[in-house]
Amino acid sequence: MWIARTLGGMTGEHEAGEPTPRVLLAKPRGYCAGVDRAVVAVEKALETYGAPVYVRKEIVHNRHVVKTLAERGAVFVEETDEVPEGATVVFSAHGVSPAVHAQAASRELRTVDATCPLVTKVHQEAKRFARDDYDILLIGHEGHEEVEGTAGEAPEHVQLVDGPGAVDQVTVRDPEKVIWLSQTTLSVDETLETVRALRERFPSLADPPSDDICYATQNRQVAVKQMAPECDLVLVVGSRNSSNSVRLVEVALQAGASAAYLVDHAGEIDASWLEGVTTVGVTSGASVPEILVGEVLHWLADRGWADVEEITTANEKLTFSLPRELKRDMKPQAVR
Ligand code: 0CJ
Ligand code: F3S
Repeated sequence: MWIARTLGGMTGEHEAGEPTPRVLLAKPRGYCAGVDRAVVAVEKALETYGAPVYVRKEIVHNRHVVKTLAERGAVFVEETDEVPEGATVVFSAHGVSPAVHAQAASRELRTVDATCPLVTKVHQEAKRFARDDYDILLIGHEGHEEVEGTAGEAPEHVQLVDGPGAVDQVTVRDPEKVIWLSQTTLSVDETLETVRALRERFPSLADPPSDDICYATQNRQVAVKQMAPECDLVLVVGSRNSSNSVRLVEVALQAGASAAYLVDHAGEIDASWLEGVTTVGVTSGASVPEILVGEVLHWLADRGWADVEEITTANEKLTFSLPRELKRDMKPQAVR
């Protein structure tokens, strides 16, 4: 479905017959339900317990979000041993291993767990298949917090498979008892390729009970895929360490965009990228506040790309309620 919308701003001067500069704006884009919940959890923790509230790792992988929350009194740390005893720590949307919960408990920290419920679902799957003594092949990116948390549920059963190129190195105890699970923010197409390669080696490989790549990751990839073939340039708003945002650049290029770049904010756009360009696609990762997209649209409008058409491939309505432990402590009128 196409929804036409025009932003204010200068229009470019173009000779009659020349193609008109335009922007295709992907929808869905930006915040998913899990990111919204995690960011609001930090805000409500600050309101409820007072600053400082500690946050283990970046609450979500977005520089603007982290900076804004830091200005309001959130203190971002790498590990719980940096949190003073008895203080409050929020666990990020990407999830933590049981070992991290145990460390926090041993330091008597008050914890607010902002792990996305869709990551928790993958943790439950890892626990269940480890209990049934499966070898679990976890497809994901090495070093990413989410896979560290998920693998930590059953380290003796989980092996990380970082893309199709890593399949050859996999060894299992019993090829009849193997399952794959995945990080929630991967490229759908690349993951299917990895699974195909794994299944060639292990024909009895079992599938996860439901999709591990989450609805938000999938929806943002579908939207960018739809607009990419028409785009001379795609701008993806997102931070460098945001897996789902980086995937959107890759998906745009694979789907036919002539060029695609990841920018944290409008200030990172290079005006030379617009040379010879008629259609610019714009989207953003699941951890990106809409204000940053608005600034990119205004930057483009000021340079003649004022016509914006929104391409809608799904309407998202999912919301998650706040972590239970936080709701318990919040003032009644502030609970959502
Ligand atoms: O892993 C998650 C729960 C996704 C959180 C939202 O995105 P972001 O950018 O913080 O994280 P990814 O690097 O996983 O995409
Ligand atoms: Fe959750 Fe997916 Fe967002 S796992 S945090 S809904 S990107």
